[in-house]
Amino acid sequence: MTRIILIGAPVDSGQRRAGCLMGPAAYRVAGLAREIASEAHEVTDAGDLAPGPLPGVSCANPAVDRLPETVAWTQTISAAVEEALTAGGFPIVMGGDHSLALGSAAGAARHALRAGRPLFLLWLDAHSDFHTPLTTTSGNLHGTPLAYINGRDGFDAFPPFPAPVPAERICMFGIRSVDPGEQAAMQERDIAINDMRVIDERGIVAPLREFLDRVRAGNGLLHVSLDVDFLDPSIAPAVGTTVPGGATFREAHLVMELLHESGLVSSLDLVELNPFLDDRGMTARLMVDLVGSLMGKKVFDRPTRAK
Ligand code: 4U7
Ligand code: MN
Ligand code: MN
Ligand code: MN
Repeated sequence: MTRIILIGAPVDSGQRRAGCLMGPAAYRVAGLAREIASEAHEVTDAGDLAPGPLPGVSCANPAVDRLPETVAWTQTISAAVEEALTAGGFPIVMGGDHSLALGSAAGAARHALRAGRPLFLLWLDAHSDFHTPLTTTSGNLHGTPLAYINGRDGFDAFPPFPAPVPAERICMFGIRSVDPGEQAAMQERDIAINDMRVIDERGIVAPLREFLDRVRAGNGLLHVSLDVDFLDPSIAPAVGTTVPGGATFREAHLVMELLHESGLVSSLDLVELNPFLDDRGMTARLMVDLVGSLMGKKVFDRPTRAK
């Protein structure tokens, strides 16, 4: 049994389409805590966080939107995630747009540093989110967290990332939209990029097992960041940045089932859900279902197999 701590992070400053701030409420309505409890885990809902006072920060790139808000959120979320992990819990951050991962991953990294263990990152997303505040053309900071986590330059306004995660410990799945500014930086690094082409050719199991084997061999902690747009928009319409050709229902569940079996995941983000764009709650429900699989829900519990 795991002690799950739900952390509401109604972050809406990382992109320009309002609505992600309703995410935590939608997860509660869709029964996230109930779903987790039904897999015999202990669940605590820590309520919603609020950002601290806005710092006086600025950026050379005039396109960047709501930098002070995003820095304030980063500090608050980082502290909450670190605290949950230090208390022996498994934090699930209910977003909120993906800029919240600037904070959640920083909190996980600080905890890993204290524990003397390497942090690994699994990025489930249509996008690579590898922009820096200096390279983003949209100015939307939800497109930057993985660059911060990897220690790229350009994040002077943010607290320095504790123990940046090297490329070899980062794995992306579902990628199908990469901007030129991201492409160049990614090509210079040895990140496992399982874009949709790789998934079409190899399936999702083999590349995921390879990564999980590396996490296990390194005695690592594993932070998983699940962006709604990882999923195909036909099954998950409640997202501002839809890209066709995403993960299917079964591919997504299979990822979660393998993650459960691995026993390696230590923290999770649920990001980019925009309930205002949803179709009768189908996306919120699917996200809750996927967390159920991560928590151990199975169609058939084979008696011979170890739990
Ligand atoms: B998400 C984008 F231009 N790359 O920078 C950008 F395509 O958290 C999208 O993955 C970023 O949803 C998407 O604005 C961020 C765009
Ligand atoms: Mn994202
Ligand atoms: Mn995305
Ligand atoms: Mn969804």
